[in-house]
Amino acid sequence: MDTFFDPRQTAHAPRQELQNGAFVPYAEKPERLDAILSVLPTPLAPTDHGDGPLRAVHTSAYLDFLQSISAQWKAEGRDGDALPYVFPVNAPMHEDFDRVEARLGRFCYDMGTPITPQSWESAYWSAQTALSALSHLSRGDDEHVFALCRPPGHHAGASYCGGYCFLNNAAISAQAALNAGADRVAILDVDYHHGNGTQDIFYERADVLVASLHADPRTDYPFYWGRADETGKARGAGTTLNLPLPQGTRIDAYMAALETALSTIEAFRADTLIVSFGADTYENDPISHFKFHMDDYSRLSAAISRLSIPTLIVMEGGYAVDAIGGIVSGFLDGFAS
Ligand code: SP5
Ligand code: ZN
Repeated sequence: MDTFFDPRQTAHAPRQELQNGAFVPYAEKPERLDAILSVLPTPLAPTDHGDGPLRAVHTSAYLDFLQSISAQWKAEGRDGDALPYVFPVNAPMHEDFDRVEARLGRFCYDMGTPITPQSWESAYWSAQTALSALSHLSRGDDEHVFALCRPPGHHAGASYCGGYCFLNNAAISAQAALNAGADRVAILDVDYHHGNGTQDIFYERADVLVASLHADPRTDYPFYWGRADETGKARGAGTTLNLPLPQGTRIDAYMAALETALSTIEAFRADTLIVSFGADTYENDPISHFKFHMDDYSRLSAAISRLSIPTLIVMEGGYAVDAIGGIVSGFLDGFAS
């Protein structure tokens, strides 16, 4: 399977994030990519698809924010990485939230996603990696392709960042596939965390099915999204499927839930499948609580590949750097078997 990746994706390297009331080293670090690259054949370089596909998903106010906030942070005399500390929850909305703190609170939903001077460039090329992999898939030589995205994307909404995510690579690819002529796209999210950004972006859409297996939001980040009774709205009623699972979940219970997601995807008759793949279901992931073993990942992908739908695999989370190479190569190998 071919992999797409651009070295500019490694430039984004925040120093620390707020977790459990204290600053700790940033879990979503560039070394994750090095560890994955070391076990894969040489990746292909993405081509620049421009900002049109980004604008098809994200608002221009939000894209402007991502490109300018780091310079504003510096210009207003702040040191280090830009991070919000105040949020407009139940506050009146005004057009002149111009101060750096006000803008950060308006466009970020957590304090775990610092923004550096390099964040935009890395997020931009992460999205281009996904778009280039999608173009490769549409040429039809291969039924599967891997976009080694970083920063990840599934927590980013149309106008917000969070959860280490800035641009929603899976959503941008899904919309690009539709714009290139697909009638229906399915997104299957198997990261440990619920993909709240992806869900939000397509919540009222009938042409994109979003199916997600994740840790129950009653116990796990992102807490406010991902319950089973969130099933879509308006024209999108019935096109969101959430399968929350308890902490400690192992592969057998997971595979049972996966069958539900796969039969829903099959009934939806998608032209393209996008898999948001997180390696954070692994038993030794430092921030997660499922119990997957290294050799479980090829079972997962073998089941997905039985759908026989052209599939773009987009990298999301996974923070056990010493295991992530084995996890990703196991997952990719299962598609070939
Ligand atoms: C893409 C992705 O996987 N983003 C995840 C963002 C999670 N950020 C918050 C992590 C809080 C973890 N709490 C750790 C408790 C460990 N005992
Ligand atoms: Zn995750």
